[in-house]
Amino acid sequence: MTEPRPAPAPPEVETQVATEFDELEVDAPRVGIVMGSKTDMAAMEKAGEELAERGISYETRVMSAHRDPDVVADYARNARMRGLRVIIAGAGLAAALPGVVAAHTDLPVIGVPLTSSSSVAGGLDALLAIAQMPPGVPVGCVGVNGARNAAVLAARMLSA
Ligand code: RP5
Repeated sequence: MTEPRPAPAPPEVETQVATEFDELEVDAPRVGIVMGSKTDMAAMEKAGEELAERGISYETRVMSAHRDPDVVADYARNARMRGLRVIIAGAGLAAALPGVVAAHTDLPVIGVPLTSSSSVAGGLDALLAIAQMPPGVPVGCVGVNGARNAAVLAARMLSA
């Protein structure tokens, strides 16, 4: 004979648990800032500065879609569960990072095309790589080296 199932929690208990869970996560970063190389840091730290001025918690990670593909996939897959709500991803050259992140999460991803020492046409290579995503896997793309604008857009997404 099978054991009787426990009665489902009444809705008000579920709501209370959800509220307590949100309060526990209050210090968790809401925005993830990722970039393909340490050499991108000078351009990308402007996003962190903008978020900090707005009191929005964030974290910064360096991970390359080409050099560390498994790290990028794990980060993107776990992002929502960890409390992140928007990801800002900056990369130069064949800038695959924003698109690969978007392939592994349903969070909004804002791509920042970056110039680097061997950029073509001042970052046009990265701009096209980030903007030209296939249908169904969107990446919002700001201008070349537009990290600050990416942070402003992330803030607007969080308050939408
Ligand atoms: C991209 O290649 C990075 O995002 C960076 O902008 C560019 C050059 O990287 P490094 O060779 O300086 O590490 O993946």
